[in-house]
Order: sequence, then structure tokens, then C-alpha cells
Amino acid sequence: MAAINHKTLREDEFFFGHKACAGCGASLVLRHVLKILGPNAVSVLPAGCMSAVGFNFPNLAFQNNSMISPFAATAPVMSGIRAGFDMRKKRGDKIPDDFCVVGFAGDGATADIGLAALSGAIDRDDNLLYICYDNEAYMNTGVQKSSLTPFGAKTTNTPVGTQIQGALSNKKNMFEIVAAHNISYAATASIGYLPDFLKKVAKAKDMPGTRYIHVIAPCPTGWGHADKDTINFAKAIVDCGLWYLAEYEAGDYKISRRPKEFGSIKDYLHSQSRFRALDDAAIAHIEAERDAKWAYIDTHWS
Ligand SMILES: Cc1ncc(C[n+]2csc(CCOP(=O)(O)OP(=O)(O)O)c2C)c(N)n1
Ligand code: SF4
Ligand SMILES: [Mg+2]
Repeated sequence: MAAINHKTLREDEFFFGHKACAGCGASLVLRHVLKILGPNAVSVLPAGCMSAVGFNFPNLAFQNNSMISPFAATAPVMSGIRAGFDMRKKRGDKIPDDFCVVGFAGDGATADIGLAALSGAIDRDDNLLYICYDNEAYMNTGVQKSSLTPFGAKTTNTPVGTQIQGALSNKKNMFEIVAAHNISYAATASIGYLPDFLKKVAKAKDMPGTRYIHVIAPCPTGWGHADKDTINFAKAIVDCGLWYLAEYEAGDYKISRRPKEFGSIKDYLHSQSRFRALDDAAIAHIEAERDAKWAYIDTHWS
């Protein structure tokens, strides 16, 4: 496999002219993944920001074949497309060698409403590449909490007031839930560490079975940061240890990047309006959870 970097990445664009907000992290996920997969990838997108900004009749922002699935059904729609093409191939139709089915689903579509359907596809080991772009809330409907919204984040249904201060629950660990299926390949990534993300996509592209990549994609609108700072936040969440870059393959977890020293969680949180109300006790709680997680990773993962 040729190394993927800014020099080897193809110049063709497959996702452009969309209506995402300035600084949208998720749109960068689609743009870069499709540059790796190329024109013969078929994309499936459930309801969410990326389908809302990418399919504006009569302007389709995709150059490759793409369709919207029901909110809950990203994975089964992908499985159906794959089965249809496999059948055509058996009948002797010419199918390009680099044909693949890719899903781009948000955190809500993946970790909440689409979780059972995704689990079924992994159980069947269907041949598909599922990308969860995680902006940590239901953004397209105006910033509601999903099960991937982190503790303390302000959303429209986890407000900051006298009774509660933002989300009360912790972010669900989708990567480890998927890995627990003993999936062929799973990885985490961040658009702040693009070469690592692209390398994982290129690797997953050529693998059989179900592949899952979970990528952090900041949303200036929902997180409350300047649009020019999207990449900085996508880096900072990794550097302060609140998001880890890892792979799961052949039954093993492997860390892709271990920060030598963690960046400041307080700086990361307080520079976004969704976390601004968090007090020192809440931040100390988040730090303690981070340290416990990394203590486990350092002891058990390679
Ligand atoms: C069955 C169903 N329930 C609710 C909706 C409304 N809806 C459309 S997009 C969306 C939010 C999606 O959130 P997420 O998957 O995180 O993607 P994002 O918008 O953040 O990109 C919701 C709730 C829907 N389209 N279909
Ligand atoms: S609301 Fe967020 S995820 Fe949706 S298009 Fe705007 S920046 Fe992107
Ligand atoms: Mg979302």
C-alpha cells in the first residue's frame, strides 16, 4: 500500500459545493475519505448534517453515487447495496475492482438509533466501511444531546441552569463497543491528525468484512468555537487525552499516539461555549476519569 499523505492524495474532489457551515469538521471527513476511495465508492448517509448539506436538489455535492438512508438504517442499506453488486458480479456484470460501500453517519445515527442495525452488519461481517463522524450531538436538528455527547456539555436538552449543568452522562465508548463484536477492523481518528486518519482509511479500504472508523469532527456551531479553530480543537482533544487514537485488529488494541504529557483539559473545555459553565470540581472529575482510562490503556494495550 502506497503511503497516503498530502503529496500522494489525489487532486480530484468528490464532495464540494455543499452547504455546511464554515469550519465544519464533518465535511472534511467526507472530502478526504472520498479522495482515498475514489469515484467507484457508493456512499450512504442517514439523516444528519452531511446529508442535509450534501443533497440539495438539484445540486448534489457528491461526484460519486450517493444516497440517503432512513435515520436508523445506514448499515442495512449499505449491506443491501453490497449484496446487489455482489450478485451482479456473479452474473458476469463488470464491477470496478475498487468498488466499495462507505457509510458516513453521525454520532446520533451511529450510537443511538442505528446501533442495533450496525451491530447486525458487524455480526454478519458484511463487506462495508462504516465511518462515524462524531460531532458529539444531534447538530442538524439544533444541537441536542446524543449518547456521544460528553459529560458537562451544554445542549438544547441538557441546558445549564440551577438544576443541571450540561450533560449528566459520560460519552459512550463506541469504538470499544464495536471492537467487542470482534470486528475485522476498527479504529479511532481525529481530523486534527489527518495523516493518521487517512492511513487508517486507506488500510480499511483494502480489508474484507466490516470495518469501522470513528472520527472526531468538531462543529463550530454546536461546540461554540471560532470556525478557524476546528483543526486546533480536533488536535487539542487528542493532546489533552480526552480522545485517543487507536486501532483494533485481530483481537488486539493498539494505541496510535500516546501524548507524552497531556495538554490542559481546562483550556480545551473553557475555550468552547458548550463547556464554559463547568466549575473546577467538574473539571477535576473529568481529569480523574481521563487518568483512570489512560492508566488502563498504558497497562493493557500495546
Ligand atoms: C426516524 C427519525 N427520527 C428523527 C429524525 C430527525 N433528525 C434528522 S437529522 C437528526 C440529527 C442527527 O444527528 P447525528 O446523527 O449526530 O448527525 P449530525 O446532524 O450531528 O451530523 C435528527 C434527530 C429523522 N430524520 N428520522
Ligand atoms: S452544524 Fe456543525 S456539523 Fe452541521 S454543518 Fe454546521 S458545522 Fe457542520
Ligand atoms: Mg452529530
